[in-house]
Amino acid sequence: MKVALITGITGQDGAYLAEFLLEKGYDVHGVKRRSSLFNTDRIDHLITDEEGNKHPRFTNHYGDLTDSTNLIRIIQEVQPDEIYNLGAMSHVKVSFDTPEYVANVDGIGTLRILEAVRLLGLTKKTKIYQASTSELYGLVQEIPQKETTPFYPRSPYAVAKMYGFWITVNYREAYGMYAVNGILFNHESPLRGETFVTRKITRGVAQIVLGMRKKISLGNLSAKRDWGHAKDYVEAMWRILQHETPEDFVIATGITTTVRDFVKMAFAEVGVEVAFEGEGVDEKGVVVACNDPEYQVPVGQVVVEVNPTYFRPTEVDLLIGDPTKCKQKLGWEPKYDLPALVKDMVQADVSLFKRDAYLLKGGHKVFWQHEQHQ
Ligand code: NDP
Ligand code: GDR
Repeated sequence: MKVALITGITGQDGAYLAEFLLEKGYDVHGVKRRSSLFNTDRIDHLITDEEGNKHPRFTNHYGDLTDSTNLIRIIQEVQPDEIYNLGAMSHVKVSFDTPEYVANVDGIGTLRILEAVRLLGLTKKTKIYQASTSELYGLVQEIPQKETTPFYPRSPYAVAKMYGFWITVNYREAYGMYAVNGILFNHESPLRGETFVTRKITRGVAQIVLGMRKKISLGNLSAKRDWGHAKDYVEAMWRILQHETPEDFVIATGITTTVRDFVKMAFAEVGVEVAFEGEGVDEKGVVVACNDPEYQVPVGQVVVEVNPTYFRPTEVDLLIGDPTKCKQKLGWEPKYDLPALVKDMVQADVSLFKRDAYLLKGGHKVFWQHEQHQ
């Protein structure tokens, strides 16, 4: 039985990857931070089964990527065959507010994992996957972006991840370690953090059609992203570590879409047709038709407005990845395309908010966390 250690176990990818590896028969260990509130929503179903019994092959350890001795102890105890370093402060906009912290966690945190494996003499046993990102490409140098495209990071997050990328390559070359980067383009799901744009949109759409809210405030509607489904992308992470030689791979769909078009697709999923009018900060998304009898959103209602709070000091305008290498060498094929992803996310959020809408109708107060720092 193989043993995997996942940092960032409580995040979107950590949850899907743990599920995927458990299904493959792995013994899975996660590293989670202590929090003053419960933070294991995404993995609770893996921690205990329906009868409340602990999963026999799943273990969580308290830890933090800023704490070397703790990481060394966990890796020593677990003796993993594979480490997936997914832990990170992963929000690009927030990284402009907390640049030093992000450098510590996302940059030096990667070094701490590599160094722990080296110090413990596990360089021949333990394979390491580093969660690198399409944000490394930043300012467009080449389209589509592939493994050989030069990097031009545009945020403290991306700069920290650039350190993570190169220190991983360096440990591979210097010490012969199986340490590799997956350069993953944006991937989303019903488990996506609520402050990333796709989830912010699908939550907003659900709340609007259920009559709980009037509009969504967004930033740059013209940004283009190559969006895939997180379920497909965690499978790619695993395939990267099973490849016979340690290599870095781009994981992407090869299709790019604006935030504006994502909004239209998400509303269309519940029968609401939205058109955009105006320009810049005056641009608005307006309902032009409502075709689903279950949802009554008046024609003419403004459902999207632009709020410059969400603009970034330096933006990444266009990401589109070239998945040729991962398809050819890893045999990776995504199961979800963008319409299937949008459908999955919108349907999940509509189901989620139906309960709150029901309570509101009954005169109860319902509080949900408002999106901040997006
Ligand atoms: P999430 O933000 O959903 O999850 C991040 C995880 O990292 C959470 O479990 C979080 O814990 C944990 N974490 C944050 N800070 C620390 C710390 N100091 N020590 C230990 N753990 C920490 O991210 P995703 O699941 O979406 O992404 C996974 C990884 O992949 C990240 O490294 C991200 O940067 C990278 N990536 C993501 C892409 C995407 O589109 N999703 C694309 C390319 C790369 P907590 O729950 O306590 O906050
Ligand atoms: P990104 O994802 O920065 O690509 O990083 P995000 O969803 O935050 O932004 C995508 C694009 O949408 C624009 N945008 C908004 N973004 C947010 N969050 N909120 C808004 O209201 C809004 N309006 C427009 C942004 O400006 C941007 O252009 C994600 C993270 O998961 C990273 O960790 C990961 O490395 C990359 O994807 C690949």
